[in-house]
Amino acid sequence: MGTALIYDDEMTNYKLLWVDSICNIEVPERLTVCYEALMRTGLADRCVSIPVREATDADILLVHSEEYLEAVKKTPYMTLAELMEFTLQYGDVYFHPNIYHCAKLAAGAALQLVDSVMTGAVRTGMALVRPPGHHSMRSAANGFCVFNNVAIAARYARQKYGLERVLIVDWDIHHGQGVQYCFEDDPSVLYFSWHRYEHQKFWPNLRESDYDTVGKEKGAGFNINVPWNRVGMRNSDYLSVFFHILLPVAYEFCPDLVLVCAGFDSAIGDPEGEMCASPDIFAHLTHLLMNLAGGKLCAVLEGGYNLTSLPQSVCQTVQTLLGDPAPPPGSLEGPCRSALESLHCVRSAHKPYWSCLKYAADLPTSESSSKHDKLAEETKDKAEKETVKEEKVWPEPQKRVCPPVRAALILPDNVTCPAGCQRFSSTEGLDPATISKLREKFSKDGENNSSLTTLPSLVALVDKMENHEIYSGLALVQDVSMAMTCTVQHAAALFQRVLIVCVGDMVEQKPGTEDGKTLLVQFSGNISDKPIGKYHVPVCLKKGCGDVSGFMHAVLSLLLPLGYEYDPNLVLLVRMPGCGIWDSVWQQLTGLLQGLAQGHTLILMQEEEKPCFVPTVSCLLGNAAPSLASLCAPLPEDTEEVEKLRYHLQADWKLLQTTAPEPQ
Ligand code: X5A
Ligand code: ZN
Repeated sequence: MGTALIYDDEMTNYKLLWVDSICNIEVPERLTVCYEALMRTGLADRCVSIPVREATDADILLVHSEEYLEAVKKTPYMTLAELMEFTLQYGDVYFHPNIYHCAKLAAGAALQLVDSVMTGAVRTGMALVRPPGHHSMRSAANGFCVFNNVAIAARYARQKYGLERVLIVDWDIHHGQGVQYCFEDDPSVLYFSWHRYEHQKFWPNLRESDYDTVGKEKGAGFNINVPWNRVGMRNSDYLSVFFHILLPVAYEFCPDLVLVCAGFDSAIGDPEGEMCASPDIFAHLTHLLMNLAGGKLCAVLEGGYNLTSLPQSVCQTVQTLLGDPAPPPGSLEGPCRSALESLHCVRSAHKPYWSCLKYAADLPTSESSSKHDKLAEETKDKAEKETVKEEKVWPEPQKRVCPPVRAALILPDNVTCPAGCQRFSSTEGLDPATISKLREKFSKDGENNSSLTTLPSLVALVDKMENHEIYSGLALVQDVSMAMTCTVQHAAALFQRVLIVCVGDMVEQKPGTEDGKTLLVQFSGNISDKPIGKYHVPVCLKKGCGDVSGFMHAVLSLLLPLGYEYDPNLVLLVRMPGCGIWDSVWQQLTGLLQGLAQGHTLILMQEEEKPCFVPTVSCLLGNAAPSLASLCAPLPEDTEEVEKLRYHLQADWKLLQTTAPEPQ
């Protein structure tokens, strides 16, 4: 448990000493504004503060050449003229007499973070560092970077802790070509990067930053580039790539550790990225990665040059690492056409390597349609260039609500309440009329008296969630179907939107409504008698919920996009008895769904399912789900079912799209 924060003032002690209009955005204030924001919001105090250290020569040599290291070692003794001269051999970078010291601290900070996470001192953490790292190469500084902090950390983690698989997620808006070169032929490190590309017109203008560079030899398939060919990408575009590329592949890869090249020049207001994603989105990107690798996630700062959006984004990331529920994703309009084209290209390029992409659409064989589009783009780009860049404004992220009670449990008397939770049996605040109405309504079968007693508590619990007094809840009940019907009725009256996720077969009629107040997604082994509709999504899986790959695929590329676009105020997660889901998969589902509805998840389980109730509660408390074994290919029938549903529903739910519509 716990989140590390690694920071040292010393890394602010270097700066650009001459005039250079490219490098002048990389300023010491980048770091101070982030740290001050973390202090001001109280987030820093909630973290475990870990000291930096200098990376040793041996650490640096894990990635860089001896010649390069020796050359950088001389920079502290150079005159200004010599520094300028030295700088000239590299691209878009500057040196300073103290940068070598800072670069050793930056790499060392990443290693301290890996050590704290791998020894279990903390579960996750963030290192705030300068200089950044992902552009630097074996023998070259580049793009404000001197040593490749994250690449060094990945090799170090593999070596020192014997890790087999490390995932690097690079959400900085530039391509971390240094990281790509380092691991191109290495299947043990999966490198994912999205980056502003504009058909190679954007820095560093490399052919090999495009989607078709997938890695070489044994490493083929382990390098994923998502080029952004337009500026102005939004939250929907980023999330689409997570749902339809990164997450399915990452779950199939099954990393032992996740490293994030956490650059925030991908946020709105950044002069480099010129994108429009809000700082809040980093809460979701972080959350979506936090159930991989048993939650072992290390975020290391890379870029980010807008001194307002940078600290906001850093705070969102750290607050999520601390376990606070993410803010509402807001209304997502779906990915733009250019993002869909990128998505389509990446998925088809990686089809041969990942079974989750096996059924991805091929690219059109004729280049004509894409050429047509490129032409249109170029004309539009020219028009855009002539308009003056406007200063972007955006609202400050809302304070994230943190109700006093994290998880409230409704339990039979003979079950003890796990630490950190509150036993909930109160019906206080409920008027007696409501209680007797409930009894009347649900006692038609008469005898089942004891199951009726939990219903009023459930209703009271839902009320308290609506009041933000309680985040999440779990009830072990005698009759799940009855509890579900009752809860849905009450919740639909109270909340604008309720997402009902039902795992297993339902005995009675389906709950839910067609007016949008509820969205029902049901996973089962049986074909539904009710047809597919915008708000009724039956997912029929071959082995019910027993096939891990098929089920996870459906969760990542169907349920999550639906859930995010629907943006519920409450998630009701129902586990039908005998549904056959594996405990670890159930925990993943529980963890992932908490990114929705500001963590307002209510879980209903049958009393007999006691053995898995403690692990479920652990997920509600913000602990990571255990890692799944690396996933084999889902059953073709299951993939087909998910594809069929996505196809049916994508007119209503734009986040399900993975290809651009044909140009007319
Ligand atoms: C780490 C980072 C950007 C370099 C931009 C050079 N570097 N034009 O964001
Ligand atoms: Zn960057």
